[in-house]
Amino acid sequence: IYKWYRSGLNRWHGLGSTADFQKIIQERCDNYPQQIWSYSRSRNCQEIKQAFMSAFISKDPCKATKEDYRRLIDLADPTVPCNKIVLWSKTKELAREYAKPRGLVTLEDTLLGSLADDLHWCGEPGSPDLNTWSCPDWKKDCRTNYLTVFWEVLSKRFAESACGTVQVVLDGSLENAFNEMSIFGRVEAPNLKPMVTLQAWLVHDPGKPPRDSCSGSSITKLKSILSERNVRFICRDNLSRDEFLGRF
Ligand code: N1C
Repeated sequence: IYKWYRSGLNRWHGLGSTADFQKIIQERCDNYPQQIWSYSRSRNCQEIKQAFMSAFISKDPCKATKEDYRRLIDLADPTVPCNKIVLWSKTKELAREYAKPRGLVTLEDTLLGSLADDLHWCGEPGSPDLNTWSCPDWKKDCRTNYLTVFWEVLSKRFAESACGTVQVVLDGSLENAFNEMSIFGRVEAPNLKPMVTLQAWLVHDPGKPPRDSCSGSSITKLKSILSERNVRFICRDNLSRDEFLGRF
């Protein structure tokens, strides 16, 4: 029985594909606001949806490659003006709250980021359907799953395209505000262009003391990754949420 169970649609350890995945993608695309950073070659949502689906449908959910997403990315490559990009790690909601009223841009504000935000998806070899039972988990099943590769490809493009000052919001309540294994740590920071300035904000949760600081070992590691690439670094720590968001 165990063998049957593990060979079926239930065999992965991550959440299954989001119900109505295709419909959600289509709706989000149709309703996506036409703003300055949303320029993309195609505004054809039908085409974008098809490129998204064909990236992973019928394929082994543990064998995702960058190439699988190439067509999709090419259809909707964003161009964000200098000084407007906000990156984050473990602080998505806070970063978005900071970015929005300031006219700054997180990856979820770009077309492809907004389509995929909070969704899960994977297929099954030989099947035209999404697997709604389970999808591979990064740790327990495989790193080269379609969700992880998607965010890696998109995040790399986003970081590479950044110019001027880029901001990153980090969780100062964690022991290691900078984590080399996170997407920010392994994909974005190492792909910033020389001459860019990275401004880091270490923000701690309400009611929690700060545990990491600009002089701690995790940030020192970030500094060394950046200095090898000639990226300038500015760091502010010991900020409460309210201070950071400009509410005192
Ligand atoms: O691994 P992380 O954070 O450091 O990734 C965050 C980093 C941001 O700066 C974004 O630009 O990478 C980008 N990014 C997303 O925009 C994004 N939206 C949703 C990376 N991952 C994203 N997700 C999902 O959250 C995705 O499933 C990924 O694995 C998590 C990463 O969250 P994290 O560990 O807090």
